[in-house]
Order: sequence, then C-alpha cells, then structure tokens
Amino acid sequence: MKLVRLIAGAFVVVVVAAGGVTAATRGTPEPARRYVTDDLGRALTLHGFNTASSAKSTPDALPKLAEEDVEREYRDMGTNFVRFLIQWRAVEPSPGTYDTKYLDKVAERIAWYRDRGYHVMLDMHQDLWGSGITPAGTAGNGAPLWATFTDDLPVATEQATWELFYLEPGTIRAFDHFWNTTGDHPELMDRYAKAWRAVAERFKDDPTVIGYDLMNEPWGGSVQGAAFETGPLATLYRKSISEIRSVDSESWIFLEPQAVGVNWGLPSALPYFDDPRTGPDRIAFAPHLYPLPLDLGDDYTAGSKAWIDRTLGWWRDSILRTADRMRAPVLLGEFGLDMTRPGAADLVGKVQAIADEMGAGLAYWSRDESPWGPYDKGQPTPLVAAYDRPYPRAVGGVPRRVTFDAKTTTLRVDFDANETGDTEIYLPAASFPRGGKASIGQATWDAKRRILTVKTKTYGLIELSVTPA
Ligand code: 9MR
Repeated sequence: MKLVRLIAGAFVVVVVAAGGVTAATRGTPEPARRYVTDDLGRALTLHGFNTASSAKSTPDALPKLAEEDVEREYRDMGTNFVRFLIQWRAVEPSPGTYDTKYLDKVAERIAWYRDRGYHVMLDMHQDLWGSGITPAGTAGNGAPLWATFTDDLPVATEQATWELFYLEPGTIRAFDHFWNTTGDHPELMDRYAKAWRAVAERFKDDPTVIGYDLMNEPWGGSVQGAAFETGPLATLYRKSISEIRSVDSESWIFLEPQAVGVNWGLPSALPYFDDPRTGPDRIAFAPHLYPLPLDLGDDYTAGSKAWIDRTLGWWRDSILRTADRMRAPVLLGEFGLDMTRPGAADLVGKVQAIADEMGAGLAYWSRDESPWGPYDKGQPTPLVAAYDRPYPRAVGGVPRRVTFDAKTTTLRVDFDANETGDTEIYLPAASFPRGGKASIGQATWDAKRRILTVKTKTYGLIELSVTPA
C-alpha cells in the first residue's frame, strides 16, 4: 500500500503543477452552454446512476436489477437517466456473431426505464480489458476471450487495489494488441466498431436510448497520455462513429478520455471528432471524476476539504477546456464514493453544484447495493437524501445558469427560450412537499411524478424561479 501512496503522491505533484500552470496561463474557462438534447431539442439535465457494476460478472452480463428497483429509484430520487452497462463479451460472443437474445434482454430493461420517462445511455464497459487476463477470470471484465491476447505474460493476482492490475505485463499486452500497437491484431478494433454498429442497429429506433458511451475508462497499455488519446483511441472512436452513423444518425455518441490522470483533474488531449450526420453534431464528452485525495483514503472533512475542492476546480477547468476543443456538451459519466465516509453527502452536493454550473449531466457510480450506492442491504444510505434534488430535467431553451438555494428553497433556471417545448422540473418531496410555483409562465404540477411543467414564452431570456407551493 505504501508504494501505491508513493505513486499516487507523485501524481498529486503533477496535478498540482499542471493545475498551477494552466491556471496561471489561461485563467478559469467559462461553461460553453452546450447541451445534450432530447427528441424535441430541449436541453437536458441528465441525473442518474450507473447500473450496474454487477453486470460485469453475471454470466448473462445483465445487472442485478428488477423493475421495482427502477420504480423505487424514481420515487426516492427522481432520476431521469441511466448509464446502463453492457459488455462486448455478451454482444459478440464469437467473432462476427451478435447475440440478439442478449440485446433483447437489454431492450426489456430499457422498457422499464421508458415507462418512467428516462433516457438510457448504453456504456460498453470494461475494466482491465476482460476476464481473460487472469486464469480465475475474476480481475477484468468486458472483452470476450477470443479478443484477449496476453501472450502468456504474467498478471500477478494479488493487488492492493484493483486498478493496479492495469500495470501488469499481461494486461498491458492485451491492450497493446487491441490498439494495434503490436501490429499483430489489426482486426480487433474493427470488430469492436462493428459490434457497436450491431448495438446501434438494434436500438436506433428506440427513443429511450439517448446514445452510446463507446468505451469505459480507456487505458492505452504501453501508449499513454496525449499519444494515446490522439493516436489509437482517436482511431477507435473514428471507426466506431463511422460504423454507428452508417445505421443510426440520431443517437448521441459519448466519448471518454484516458481515465488515469484525467479522472483526477489532469488535462485530456482528446481532439475534435467530426460527426458525419446531417445537422448539428451529436458527440458529447463523458469524463469521470475521482478526486485523488479520496482514492488515497482522505475524507471530505477539515484538512482535506480545501485540498479536494482544489482538485475539483482543476478537474472542472480541464474538462471545460477539452469540451471546448471537442465542441461537445459534458456528461459526468461516473463519480461516487463510500457514503459511510464522513463528509460524503457534502461532497455529493458539491459535485452536483459543479455539474450544474458546467451544464453537465451526472451518473453516480453506482446503483449496486453497497455502501457506495443509494441502498445497502435494502436500506437507504445517505446518498438518497443527497441525490434527491430539484433540477430542470428538460429546458425549452438554452440554459444560462441553474442554481438551487437550499436556504430559501429556490431553484433558479435562467435560459434563452426557443421553440423546442415546455420546461420540466423535478421537485423532491422533502423540500417541495406540495409541489412548486413558478415565478413566470403557466405551470402544471404532476404530483405523482413530482414534475412541474412550465410553459413560457418561446423567445428571449427567461428568469424562472421555483419555490415551494
Ligand atoms: O466499484 C467497482 C469495484 O467493485 C470493482 O472491483 C472494480 C473493478 O471492476 O470496478 C469498480 O468500479 C469502477 C468502474 O468500473 C470504473 N470506474 C471506477 C469505478 C470505481 O472504482
């Protein structure tokens, strides 16, 4: 564990240096007001969960989740979004053969979300390449065995934390083959891109599926940083975008940066990606956020709080700069922590406020039953109260500023109205027991779904305040 702290400590120094240099030279970037939009063109605030880590290891690659769980989540936290984990191993069990039964089961779960007004993003999840990196099959997940080539290089099975498996020679070799760094398996990236086409073909007409997250937490093997993001990773993204767009021109495509470093606040080098669809691009940037001091065992309390806040600031600035270069809206695809730790609920509130300020959606890691999740052993954790917050699910215009003042229980949504549709606001029972009233426009309250629909004029700046009814 000492070594881990040492390596991590060195990264902190790099983060500080990078953060300091960028702050000194470029100032704090302003959010660019780009949004993921729905079918009507309304700006969305995506607020939900990663569902679920359990899908990594179940034989059928489906999360341990029943329809009642979706219902409970909606009732308790008013979520409108899910980052739904799928696995390449299940999509393409043998090269070029796609498992339609698996995709049908995914579709069945998507229907549970549709019935409750959610948007679903499919996330092709991997950690540590795939189960084939170790003989027991318990370390990695995602890639099929037929796509796993470690060349019999070792992967030590005892690791202080799961991420350290990434540094093992066998794991690195599996990635090097995939990225065609070795030159031995040029077919693998094409297979992956075509697997995405099969998924897109299945879901292209499903309005509940808002888009596709091409790869979870990409890792470059022996090619790292900018060389990786502008090299093999960009190649994979271009191939996948092209395959997806050959069948589906509507869905959003979500791109992740290299995870190591960027998850902590270091800059990403991901370039702009052209979207071949007709009409405006639908490519979004979907980074993760795991503040390094938390990984090192600190809590969001006293001495560490200011330190964590600083790393959050660096993360925000780096992400906004990359999003600007990519001309893409931001979705925070993962953020989460052990909710039994002191200060955890404060940190969840803080990250939600940062996401609002950035105009970004958020998917908490994760929906699994555990001390990190909203429920543990059937009982709510402190996350339920922290994550049940008022937010504009869909805005009939382009938001300028969204803030919630807990002291006065006022949600403020300023936006430049357009003709896309009504604004829908979710209001929690705890702070808005009898619903809300809108300062302008005509509002209707749906008590069952806890949604206030506000019809305003369709041009000009709208300064909407919502207070308890
Ligand atoms: O929380 C997950 C942990 O239980 C697993 O052992 C680990 C390896 O599969 O993955 C964790 O989830 C990670 C996710 O897959 C990717 N982003 C970081 C998450 C938390 O570490």
